[in-house]
Amino acid sequence: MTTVADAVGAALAQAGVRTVFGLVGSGNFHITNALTAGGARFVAARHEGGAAVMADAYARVTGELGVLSVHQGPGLTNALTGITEAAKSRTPLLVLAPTATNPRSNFYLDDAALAAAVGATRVRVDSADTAAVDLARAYHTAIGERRTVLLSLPLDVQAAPSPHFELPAAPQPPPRDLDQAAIAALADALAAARRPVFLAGRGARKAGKEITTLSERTGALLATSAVSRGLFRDEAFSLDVSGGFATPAAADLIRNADLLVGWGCALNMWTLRHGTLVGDDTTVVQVDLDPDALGAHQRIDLGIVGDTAATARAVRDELDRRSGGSPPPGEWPAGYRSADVADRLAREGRWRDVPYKEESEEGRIDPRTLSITLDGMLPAGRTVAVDSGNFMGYPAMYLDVPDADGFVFTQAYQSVGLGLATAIGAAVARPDRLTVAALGDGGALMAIADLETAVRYGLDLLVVVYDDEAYGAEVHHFGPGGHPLDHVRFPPADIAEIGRGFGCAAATVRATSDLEAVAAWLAGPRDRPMVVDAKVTRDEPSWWLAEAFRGH
Ligand SMILES: Cc1ncc(C[n+]2csc(CCOP(=O)(O)OP(=O)(O)O)c2C)c(N)n1
Repeated sequence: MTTVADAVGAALAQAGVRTVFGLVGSGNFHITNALTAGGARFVAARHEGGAAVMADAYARVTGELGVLSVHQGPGLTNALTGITEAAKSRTPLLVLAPTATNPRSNFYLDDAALAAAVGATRVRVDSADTAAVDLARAYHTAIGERRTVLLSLPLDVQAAPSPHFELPAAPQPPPRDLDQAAIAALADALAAARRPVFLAGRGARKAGKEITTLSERTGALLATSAVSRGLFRDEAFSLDVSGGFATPAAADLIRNADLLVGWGCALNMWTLRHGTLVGDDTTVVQVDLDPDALGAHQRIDLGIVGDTAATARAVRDELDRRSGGSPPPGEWPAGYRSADVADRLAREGRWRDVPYKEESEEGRIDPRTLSITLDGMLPAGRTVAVDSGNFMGYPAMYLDVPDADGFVFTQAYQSVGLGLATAIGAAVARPDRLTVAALGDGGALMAIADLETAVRYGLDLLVVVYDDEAYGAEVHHFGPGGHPLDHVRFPPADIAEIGRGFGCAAATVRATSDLEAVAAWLAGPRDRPMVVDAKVTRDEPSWWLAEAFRGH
């Protein structure tokens, strides 16, 4: 006899779910087995907190639906921080959440209240009769509306008999007409602009080509928010990231723009440094699918509701129409793409070109020197995942990435401890690339259980711990005020030895010469992850931290 659990698992596999992350208990045992029997791969994490983040990172990198399978009650609550991050990031994530419906059960919790509290959508499988429709609603909401959906699966309903079923197709939304007046207004603004800059966010991840083409046609410079870093990696007039991680040259060029166009980009305090990257006279335009996103963080002069690729194409067509056909590239306005700007970007466009005072000391390496040296050693085909903390800008700014899939930044909830699982999910998604997990010692030790997961799956993973033996962000936040720092400083921990205990290759790095061990590991066969415990200098706060504190 097949049950609802069997039918739901099989239907998801048949719908194309390839990979599921989770941790199996009694409530999700059968549904997980049904998924794998249907051809999906199950990645067994050691902590649900890690599993949720792995599923999120996997979805970000592959563009597929992320799927998480947990036990009822504590399995779900353990996963909550990752679920919250995914919900805030609008990651399409389906959480298979068994529920104990008897309030006297130890495992009981109010999962509707819990989903509402973290911004997830809850869909309940009410009965065997409605299972196909309920599952389809959850599945299509997650994908179509880019939502994190908690599929509530009562234990008694899961156990009820059910025939196999296929997922009903998604309802087709009516095609959205572009707002022609708004397209014309953006074309006007671009035609008038002398120094346009495009800022692309996550909503532009699939529109890189169209936005680049329009930037060439209009002389615009290209930049991204942190989450879309890498999108314009190969473009000559790319400024890399806007916001706290921007180079001084990029920040200066953005500040001097006369037109800023945000494409699928929240234009929040991080991307615009609390608005200080927007000049007083700069015209600001925002293009987003979601009407609520328009002007939510930054005053705008024009808001366009629409798909970013379709809008960029339509604006280009409008400009071509106005010039009586598509003019040859030689006739495109130079705009902000002058020889001077090209020259400046060639000299100062990357953080590694910005001079700094070397602060390595006996027994401790300057995190900038560490990052720059690693950048030169690592293969170009790489994925970089970064945790939260004082250290985070060093890998985010100095480690180059090949494209937008190469940078995974799970920071919408600003939680420490998500970096390792982010890297694991990304490594499962892209086994063809080396994955780098850049962590603080606090974040690394918070999430360490899933280092075993990385070893068990033999992931091609380099874990770099920027080890300042402290919650450095808090030290630098409160230290200047003269507060006691006893609770945010720690005695040295031998993280390399901890890594070896998990089965990793490992090295303690106090100077660039210690990185020879990394070179040896990189040479192959890389059949087990490597942990680098980099004892970094710790006297100075990272300068972008001051920016972050303003957001508290
Ligand atoms: C889950 C969670 N707990 C606590 C915090 C507060 N917090 C922000 S940064 C930080 C320190 C992180 O330390 P570490 O990972 O060692 O990085 P560092 O700041 O030292 O570079 C803490 C505790 C948080 N953001 N998230």
